[in-house]
Amino acid sequence: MKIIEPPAVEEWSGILKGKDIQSYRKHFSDVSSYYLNAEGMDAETVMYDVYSSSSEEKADGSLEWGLTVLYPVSVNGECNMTKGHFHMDESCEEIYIGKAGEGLLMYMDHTGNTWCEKVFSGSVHRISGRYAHRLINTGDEPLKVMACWNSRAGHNYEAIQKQPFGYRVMKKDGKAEAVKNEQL
Ligand code: M6P
Ligand code: ZN
Repeated sequence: MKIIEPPAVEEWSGILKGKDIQSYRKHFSDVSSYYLNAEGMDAETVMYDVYSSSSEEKADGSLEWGLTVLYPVSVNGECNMTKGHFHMDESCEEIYIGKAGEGLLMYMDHTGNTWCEKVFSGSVHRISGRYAHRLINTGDEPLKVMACWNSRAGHNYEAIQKQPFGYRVMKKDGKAEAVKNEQL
């Protein structure tokens, strides 16, 4: 029997290394339209990195996984967040596992009903394929979350643009608070 290295290893720096790992970086210019007030923000600000690995097989049961690293950036008081998405195939669930930092996992159903779960190192989340989901960093450190989903899930960003999340998370006097999205 041979014992070999795992396909990917997370390093203390927050970077995931291994073969077949893709990554992309979102700057403020990629996500500015999601925020209440983009005024004065530097377009080049690094908002989040996503590392991912997909199965070579792409069969019905294939899985993909990823690591999101969301930096502690304030956008005129609003906490840094991922774009968020519904799944193209709403029968596909997703698992999130908190690795570091502090934040919220925001959900929204198709009627606009919005709620959150707390995210922290060790928190485990089962996301129904019927709910939109977004990560929000409410802490002062990078929020790191591992994710695993079915290759068929797909990202439906258009649905989120048509029906944005019902709440925004703002930080006031060091405390995160949810405020109703008045632009709806
Ligand atoms: C997680 C997974 C990915 C997703 C990423 C960033 O790693 O859910 O599928 O792409 O977060 O989220 P978003 O695409 O909504 O910006
Ligand atoms: Zn998803």
